[in-house]
Amino acid sequence: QVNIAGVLHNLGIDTLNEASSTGLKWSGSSESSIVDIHSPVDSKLIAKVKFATVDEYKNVVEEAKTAFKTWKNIPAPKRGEIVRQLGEELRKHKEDLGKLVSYEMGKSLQEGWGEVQEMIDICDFAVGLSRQLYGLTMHSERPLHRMYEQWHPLGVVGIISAFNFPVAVWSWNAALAWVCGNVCVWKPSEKTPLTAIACQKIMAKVLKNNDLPEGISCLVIGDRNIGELMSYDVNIPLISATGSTKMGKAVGAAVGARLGKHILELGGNNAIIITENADLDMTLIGAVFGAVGTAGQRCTSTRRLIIHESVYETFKQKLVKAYGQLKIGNPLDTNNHVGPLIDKDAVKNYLNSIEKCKAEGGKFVVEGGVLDGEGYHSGCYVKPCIAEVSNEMRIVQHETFAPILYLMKYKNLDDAIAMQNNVPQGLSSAIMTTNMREAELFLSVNGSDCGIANVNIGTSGAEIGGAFGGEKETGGGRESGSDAWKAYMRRQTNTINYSTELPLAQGIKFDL
Ligand code: UN1
Repeated sequence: QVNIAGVLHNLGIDTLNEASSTGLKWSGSSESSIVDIHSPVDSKLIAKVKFATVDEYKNVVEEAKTAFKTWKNIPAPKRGEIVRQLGEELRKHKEDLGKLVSYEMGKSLQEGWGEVQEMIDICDFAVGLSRQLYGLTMHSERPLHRMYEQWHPLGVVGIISAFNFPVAVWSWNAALAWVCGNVCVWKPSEKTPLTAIACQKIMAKVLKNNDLPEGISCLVIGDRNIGELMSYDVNIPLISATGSTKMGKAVGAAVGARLGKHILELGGNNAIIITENADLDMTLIGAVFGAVGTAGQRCTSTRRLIIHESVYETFKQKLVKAYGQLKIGNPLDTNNHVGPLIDKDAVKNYLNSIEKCKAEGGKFVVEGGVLDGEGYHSGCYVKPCIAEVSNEMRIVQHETFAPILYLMKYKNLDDAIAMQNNVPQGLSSAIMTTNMREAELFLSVNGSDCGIANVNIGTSGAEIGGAFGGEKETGGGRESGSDAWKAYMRRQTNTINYSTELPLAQGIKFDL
């Protein structure tokens, strides 16, 4: 068993009330509401956390704005050095932070450590990036003129993150935003504030060691009211929000109304197409991990399997057998595959979706249900289940954040691709095939319409090096690798005349 008190201590969260201390940017005042944070693992109280008031929020934003004046003037490679130090601290704290992620959020310990590894990886990426914030140069159409572009920081970047990746999503945004010269204000999910406080403490220490203001990294704990304040706040030129489509639509509308910038990374309804040429053993691992990993609470979780009729029955049997072997229980016990859902509301949502699926004619080949008895006292442990459905069913078109996997059959690949695309969301997708023509068609303009399209890999578990995000109701934003950094900066085009004349562009004559 994991000693959670020890983990909290190692992460600098010493007492139950530590999270309510005042004075730091991550905490609230006595007027703020105090909220108990319980673990979905065993429903025990982990800590009490104070939610920030409106005034506290405003103070935090002022601190961030002040810190920006210092931070933006530090050369980018030196900012990279600070992010390098954060990566080093995360390496030291990987063990404990991964455990706290697992205990506070409920994902398996392997996945908790995996999440911290993603943070370390993005820090490394950002360090390299800090020397590669390249702009283009252009040839001017005028003599003795030079044109180029440069990238400047935006200012305060607001980060709104979800419970399911309580720390990694922050780091993808923050590490990039920082090397780009921005300061960050982070509102984590109110369901997982402790991992956020742990991260804030780690970063605050790095900043302190370097005599830099803590306002470079700010944390505001609160509910959707804080998210709303941030979305409408003209002091925050960019909001990066990860979470449900419902939340994203509200944030997008508020930020859009003030013509601010946003990066939205929202719901997915991710499918794997399994062709008659798939390696079924390999497919099984990708499909089952995709469907039950993080108890189906990843935005990249596999929700639909679109299976060729010739392998449908065989693969269904393999799935049923594999589901029969899944171990559900305390996620800190590495023998278990599946931990709890985040809370009882999520359990209700899971049960409702099963009911709706049945009402619409879905046929369950692996039944769902809530587990009780020894080890399941929190009431958040559910059975991953599988239903045979048709793609048009309303429940299948909807993202249920739970381990419910839908099976459907296809005859030809064009139909399978049409089914895969025929949902409102467009995050992740995959094809399992050893046939090159099938794979290339899937990746072509006539193939998947998602932001992520994989071949012989499941839908979840993207590496940080690629841009992460998706189309349609997934929101269109990109976080993490590739050139996603450009969204965290403003582009400035500069034209410099070093001649003794002032020729106008487009050949316009204007003589005085
Ligand atoms: C999320 O669920 O919001 O690709 C992020 C993955 C992880 C990130 C998921 N690297 O599954």
